[in-house]
Amino acid sequence: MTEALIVIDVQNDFCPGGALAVPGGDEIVPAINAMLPDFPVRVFTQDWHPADHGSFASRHPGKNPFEVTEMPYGAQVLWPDHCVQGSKGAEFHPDLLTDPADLIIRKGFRREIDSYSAFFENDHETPTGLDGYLRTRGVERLRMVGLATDFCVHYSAVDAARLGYAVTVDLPCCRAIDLDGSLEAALDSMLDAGVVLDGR
Ligand code: VGL
Ligand code: ZN
Repeated sequence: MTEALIVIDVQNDFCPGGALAVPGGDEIVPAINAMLPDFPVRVFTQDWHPADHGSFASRHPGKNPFEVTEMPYGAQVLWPDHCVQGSKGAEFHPDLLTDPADLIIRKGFRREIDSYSAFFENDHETPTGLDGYLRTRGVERLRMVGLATDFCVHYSAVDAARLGYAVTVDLPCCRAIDLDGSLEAALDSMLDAGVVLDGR
């Protein structure tokens, strides 16, 4: 069964010093680099927002980062401006080995909709194309690592399990934002979806 490694959003803005720093986000880089040779298919994702993206609190007068607002597609956490297309913050962590990536998939590039998942945008129906790529390469099993456990890794893992992949999240190679218990909720939601959590 062909297994793909999915490396989620290991970008400067999600590492210490970045605009939406995930505590310890940079600590996972050496372990991810070391596991790359073990996988026949390697996909990296990159959060890739226009400068006026709708998930940015700066687009919502009177709202602060980390508050929740209603978007046409449902509840949306508002974030500090991050991963703006072409910025340093949107680049991969400088120590992450990116040459081994077969595919780099960008998400969150539509101004009016956020995309946590590597498979669907936050309306849960607009596909990113990743499912087709993996299927045509014969991939049935996924191992997920990266940032952040409770947002992009969580949504990607749940969508992948629903699409029928056998999904394992390697928790020691992930780090969380953990807003108001979001990490515990994400772990429960992944288990409910049938995701295997390694290293919990
Ligand atoms: C992410 C919040 C906003 C993530 C991306 O990669 O988990 N979180 N954009
Ligand atoms: Zn984002």
